[in-house]
Amino acid sequence: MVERAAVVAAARAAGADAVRIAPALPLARTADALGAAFARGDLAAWPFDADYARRASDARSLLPGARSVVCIAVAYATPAARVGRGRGRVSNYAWSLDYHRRLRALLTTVAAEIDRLAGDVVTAVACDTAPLAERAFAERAGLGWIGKHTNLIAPGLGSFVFLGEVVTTLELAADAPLRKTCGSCRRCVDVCPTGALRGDYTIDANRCISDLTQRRGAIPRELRTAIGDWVWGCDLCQDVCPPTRRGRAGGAAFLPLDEQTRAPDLTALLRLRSGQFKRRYARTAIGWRGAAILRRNAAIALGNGLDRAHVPALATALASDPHPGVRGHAAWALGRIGSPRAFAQLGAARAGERDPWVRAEIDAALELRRPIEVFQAR
Ligand code: B12
Ligand code: SF4
Ligand code: SF4
Repeated sequence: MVERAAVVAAARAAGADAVRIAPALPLARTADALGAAFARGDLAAWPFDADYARRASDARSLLPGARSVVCIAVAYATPAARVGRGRGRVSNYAWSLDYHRRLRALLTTVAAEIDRLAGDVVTAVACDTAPLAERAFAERAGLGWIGKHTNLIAPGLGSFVFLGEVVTTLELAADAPLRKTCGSCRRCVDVCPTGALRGDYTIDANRCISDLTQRRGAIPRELRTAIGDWVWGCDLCQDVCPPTRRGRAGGAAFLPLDEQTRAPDLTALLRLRSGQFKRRYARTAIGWRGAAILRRNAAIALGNGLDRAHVPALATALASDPHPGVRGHAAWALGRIGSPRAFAQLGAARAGERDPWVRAEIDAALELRRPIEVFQAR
């Protein structure tokens, strides 16, 4: 028989900052909550449906015969120095080596030890990409509570923690859920610049900057200003969260790879090509996307910087970036900066632009000139 204490000790030895165990029973409340979120369209950019809601709330869909879920948290926050002018902001979780690799190595070590103790293969591991409602199982295991920013907050660690699970067919003594909520606090809800958090522990992920900066395609115009200088992810709701501010920092392994990864120079990012992208980002959690998405995000952040010195870089992107998505957002950024030179560049680019969506973006940006001209004529 494998003792629970041996499993917990193995997880601790492998580097887990907190370990709790949930029974692998289907989570009926989670199936309902996920189903309701998908039906509302809260995660419209994701391929989640009613079938995913059912599977993600039942660990047996990952491992037939599963009886226990060993839930693990690893703290990752490292100090965020201020971001200077002309630089973009990258979320804390993405500026070090890819956490998927680290967590997978940790979980595989724990799973191998459980298999060794059991004398058989009795485990499967999950981190981020598996169809498993990780926060809900962590909540059921008493690893923490789900906050109004929708992240799991682990007592003493806060919410800047990665989650991972070892699902096993072994029956291990389970922990009880915590009886904690956020009470009357609403700091995360009030700070969110896009209004993504509703305050009832749900999120409209379509409005979340983390989702917007990772998604392909056009970012809705009405949300671009609120993105500010974020070029990958967003930490605002967790930065203000009291238990997270008091939480433990992550180890040295989570320090930024270098300054350009932590707070990229935006004009350099606007020129990023595929080869450079692979060299810099393949080892990070940004590596699953491509260079064009970062160039698009750099264009938005430069527009929000409102610095006329960046008009030439944006004009070059508008005239010559091979990706229409980047050209269109560069047009928006020029309109947002709104200097006479920016409008002149927009006018010049319009004649040569063949893509109808980019032309529409140029036209919308040129529209912004009208109130200024009217004002100047007075
Ligand atoms: C899709 C996804 C996203 C989407 C949607 C986020 C979201 N809130 O759902 C986007 C791209 C926006 C995103 C952003 C981020 N993500 Co993300 N994401 C995921 C992923 C792959 C699936 C989550 C999902 O199914 N969402 C759908 C919602 C409806 O379900 P849910 O969050 O699992 O559960 C909710 C409800 O079901 C309900 N619920 C269910 N059961 C119960 C039970 C009780 C008692 C209660 C009260 C509620 C409740 O409350 C939950 C929270 O709202 C998970 C990995 C995984 N497989 O779980 C990582 C994951 C949730 N992300 C993670 C991280 C780190 C982030 C970011 C912090 C990264 C960043 N800095 O940019 C942000 C946080 C933004 C935010 N405020 O949520 C971590 C969260 C760690 C933590 N401490 O909670 C995860 C677990 C990955 C990991 N293995 O570490 N993410
Ligand atoms: S990550 Fe940013 S945009 Fe998303 S909910 Fe939190 S504060 Fe709002
Ligand atoms: S900021 Fe306040 S309301 Fe939001 S998750 Fe943290 S404790 Fe809860």
